[in-house]
Amino acid sequence: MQIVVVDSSQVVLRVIGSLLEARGHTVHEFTESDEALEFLSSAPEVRVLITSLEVRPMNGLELCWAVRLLAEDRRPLHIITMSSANSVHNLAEALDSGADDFIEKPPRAEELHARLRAAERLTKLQEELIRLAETDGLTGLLNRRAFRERTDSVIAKIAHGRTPSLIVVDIDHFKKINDVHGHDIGDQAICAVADLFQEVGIVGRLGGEEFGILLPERDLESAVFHAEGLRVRVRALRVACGDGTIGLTCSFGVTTWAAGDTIPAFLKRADVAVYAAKAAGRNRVMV
Ligand code: GH3
Ligand code: MG
Ligand code: MG
Ligand code: MG
Repeated sequence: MQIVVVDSSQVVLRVIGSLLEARGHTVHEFTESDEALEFLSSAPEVRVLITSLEVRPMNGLELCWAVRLLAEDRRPLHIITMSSANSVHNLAEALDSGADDFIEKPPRAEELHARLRAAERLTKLQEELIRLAETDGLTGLLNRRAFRERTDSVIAKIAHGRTPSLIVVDIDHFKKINDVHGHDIGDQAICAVADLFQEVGIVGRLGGEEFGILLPERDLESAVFHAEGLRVRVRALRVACGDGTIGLTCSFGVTTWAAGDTIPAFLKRADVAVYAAKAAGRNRVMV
């Protein structure tokens, strides 16, 4: 696991660091809590934070609070606090500040390793739960809610001069595929289309046979070009069905983020564009 350790003493840091490294963990050591916080804010792969309560400029409790407030709060991060003052009061205060565990300083090797094994079990389970909560079971794409959350976070971080664009895709006459060939073939068609989209941008299954593709750094022209490429590839797709194959087409709606835009308006424009593509005869890209 990737582990951050914070203690004001270089000696304590090295003792704990070498214990952890001996068990194959990757350790990032900090004597200052603010530097640890800054590192954690851009290192989502870190699974465990071990911090002494007696650190500065933020003390260990303040560091717990600050870490829990980071935007990526949902990633599994197990926090173990430690103090040489091993009181029930310290323990309770640490847990109430967002820590998951508390150990006496200096930690005994056997205890530290046992607590890390527990941390590993918990963070693995959390990772799996997050994955299940965000993923569409049929296609493995993001589900509707996770796609919306990802969109919110991309929009919140738009860099100056960059425009995210959105493509919404709906399979044409999909009901007919289900009716003529059966629901299983319908499912396979959904998966085949999903596989095509998987390679590009941030992709979600918004509903039955409807998909969203967010392109964080493409302007309208580039997104339309992209959608047109996907349209051609969908049209060329063959889905196995009995002894033969069937083909299908999709309608695409494209929009781009504008100054003063809102996310609901942005999503709505792409939806309206899909309806326009349907009304205009399907198998086309509309803005
Ligand atoms: P249009 O070109 O106007 O989009 O026509 P359509 O037939 O695709 O219209 P509509 O969007 O109303 O139909 C979607 C159908 O998709 C209805 C529903 O039964 C089916 N569907 C929804 N989810 C699934 C799924 O997970 N698997 C399968 N096989 N079918 C699904
Ligand atoms: Mg429809
Ligand atoms: Mg449809
Ligand atoms: Mg639909």
